[in-house]
Amino acid sequence: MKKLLTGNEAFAYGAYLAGVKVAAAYPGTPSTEVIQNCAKYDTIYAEWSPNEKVALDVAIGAAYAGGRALCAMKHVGLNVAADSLFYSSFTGQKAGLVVVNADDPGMHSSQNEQDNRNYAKFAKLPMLEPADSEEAKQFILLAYEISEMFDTPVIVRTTTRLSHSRTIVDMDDSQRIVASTEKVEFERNPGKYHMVPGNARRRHTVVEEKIRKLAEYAETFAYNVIETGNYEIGIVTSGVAYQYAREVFPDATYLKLGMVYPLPKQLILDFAKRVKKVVIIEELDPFFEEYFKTLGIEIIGKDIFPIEGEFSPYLIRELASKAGLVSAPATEQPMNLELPIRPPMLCPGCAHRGIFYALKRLNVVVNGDIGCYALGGSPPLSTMHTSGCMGASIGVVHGVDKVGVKDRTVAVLGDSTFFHSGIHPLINVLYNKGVSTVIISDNRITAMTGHQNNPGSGKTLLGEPTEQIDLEKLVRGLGAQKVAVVNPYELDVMIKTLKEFMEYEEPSVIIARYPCVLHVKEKHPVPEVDLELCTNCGTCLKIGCPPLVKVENGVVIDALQCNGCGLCAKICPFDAIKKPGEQQ
Ligand SMILES: Cc1ncc(C[n+]2csc(CCOP(=O)(O)OP(=O)(O)O)c2C)c(N)n1
Repeated sequence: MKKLLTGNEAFAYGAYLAGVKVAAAYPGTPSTEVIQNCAKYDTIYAEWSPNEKVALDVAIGAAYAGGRALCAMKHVGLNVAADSLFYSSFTGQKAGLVVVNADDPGMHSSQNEQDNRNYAKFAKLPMLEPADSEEAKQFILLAYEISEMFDTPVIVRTTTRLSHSRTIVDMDDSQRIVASTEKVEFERNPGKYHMVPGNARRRHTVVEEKIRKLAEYAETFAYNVIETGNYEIGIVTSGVAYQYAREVFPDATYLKLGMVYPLPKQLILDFAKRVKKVVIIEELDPFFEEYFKTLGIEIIGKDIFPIEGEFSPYLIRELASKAGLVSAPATEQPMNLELPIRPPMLCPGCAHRGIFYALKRLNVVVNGDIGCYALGGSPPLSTMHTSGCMGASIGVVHGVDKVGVKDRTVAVLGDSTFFHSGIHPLINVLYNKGVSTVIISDNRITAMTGHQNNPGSGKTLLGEPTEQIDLEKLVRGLGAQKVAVVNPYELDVMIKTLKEFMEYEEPSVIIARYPCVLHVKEKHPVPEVDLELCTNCGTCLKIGCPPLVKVENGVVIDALQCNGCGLCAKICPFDAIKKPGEQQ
C-alpha cells in the first residue's frame, strides 16, 4: 500500500518499523509532529519532556538499557541539548539512538537560522539527510543500523519543507523489526558510560576511530549516489535542495548525498573528475563547499547561491541563469506575487493582551521571551524590547537590574518556556539577591507550537491525566516570597499588582493565569459599540484586537472574530462598548 505522508509522519512510521521503544521530544516547529505521530503507535512510549536536553537524556538512557530510542527537536533545540549530544557521542549506547533534527531555512517560525550539519562535524556524529518522505522512513531504518553497527548516535537532518510536505511512502509493515525481545537490562560498564576524564580520554580514541570508519562506510553507503546525466554540469546536493535542483537541471549528472557527514572523499574525487563543472546546491552554510575546497576541487556554490534563507526552484533558476548555467526563467516566479501584508497578531481574546496592555500603561521595559506572547512586541502594543532564545528573559532582566538601571524592567515568559528553561534563571535571581519582577503568562499549554501539553497542563502527550506542576508552589519552593496569581483580564488588579511588585527591593513573581482561549474554545457574548457614545478616541484600538475595526464615525466589532473577552469594554473611557443586554 502507498500513502501520502509528510516527512514528519514518515519519520514516525520509520521509527515504528525500526522497533523504537522510547521517543522523547520538546515541541518546536517544524519537528513537533514527529513525536505526535510516534505516539500513535502503541509499541512506542512517547513523551513531551520539559526541554530538549531532558528529552535527549531520556532517549540516551533508554538506548543504554538496550531499547531503540528516538529524540526529535528543531534546530535551536539541539543547542539546548548539545551537552548531552556531545557526551553521547563519546559513550555510544547499547541499542540504536537517533536524533531527528529539523533546520528551518528561511526562519518560517524560528528566532535564528543555523545549519545543523555543523553539529555532526562538531560532535563527530554521522548525519543522514533524506530528500523525500519515502527516504525519511528508509533513513530512520538505516540510521538504527548505522547506530548499532558503529555504536554511535545518528542524527537525521530534516528541514521545514521536507518535514511538512507530503510525498508517497511505501507502507510495508513487513519491514518492521520487532523490538528486540531480549530483556532490556542496564549494562554496568562504567568505562564506557561514566565519563570522568580517565574514561573519557579512552573513549575519545574510540570516537576518532569510529568517525574514520564511518568515512569509509560513506564511500559505499547506498544513498550516496551518482545519477548519471550529461557531463557538462555535475550537481552536488542533498535533502530537499535535490528536488529543486532536479527541476532546474533535469539533464545534469548528480552526486546526491544521503549521508552528509562524514563525506565520501573518494566518491567525491571520482565524481569531480567525471564532470566539466561542479555546482554545489546546498541551503544555508557552505558545508559541502568547504570540504570540496579542501580537496582542491574547483566549484561553483556560494559565489552564486545565498547562505541566507530558503531555496526554491525559482530562486535556483534565477541565480543559475544569471551565472549562465541555464537559460533564463520562462515565467515570472510566483514569489513575486504581491500579497497583502498580514502582520502576526495576538488572537482575539488572548489573555496575553491584558498583560501587555498593563505593561504599556505603566511604560515598562520588557525583557521578553519566545512564545505567542512575543507578539506583545508588535504594534500597537509594542511592549517587548528584547527576546533571544527560550528562557533568556529572566537572565537578561537580572543583568539589566544588576548593571544599575534605575527604572525597573520586567521579564515576561510563558508557562512552557518557564518549565523549559526559566526555572534556573529564577533560581539565579533569588540566589544572587536580585530584585527582578518576573511575569509568567500561564495559559496552561504550549500554545505557539500548536497546543502541546506541558508539565503545567495536567495531561501527558497522550492526554492522560497526570501530576499538574503547581507553578505557585514551585516558585515559592525556590524561595520567592512575593508571589501573586492574577487574572490578566482583571486589568485593575494586574496594574495594581505590577506597580506594587516593581517597587519591592526583592524578587517577585506574578503568575498571570488564564487558559488559552483558542485551546479551550471559549466564546462569550460579543459586545457592541454604541456609536452615540463612541467619541472615536481610539483607546480600544490600542490593545490591537483584530475584531475591532475603525469606521468613519467610530469603531465596530466583527462578531465573527470576537470571542467576547470584554477587554475593549474595560478600557473604553466613555463606556461605549457594552455586552448584549447591558443598559445602553
Ligand atoms: C530551544 C527551543 N525549543 C523550541 C522552540 C519552539 N518554541 C517557541 S516558543 C515555544 C513555547 C511557547 O509556549 P509558552 O511559553 O507556554 O507560550 P505560549 O505560546 O503558550 O504563549 C516553543 C516550544 C524554540 N523556539 N526554541
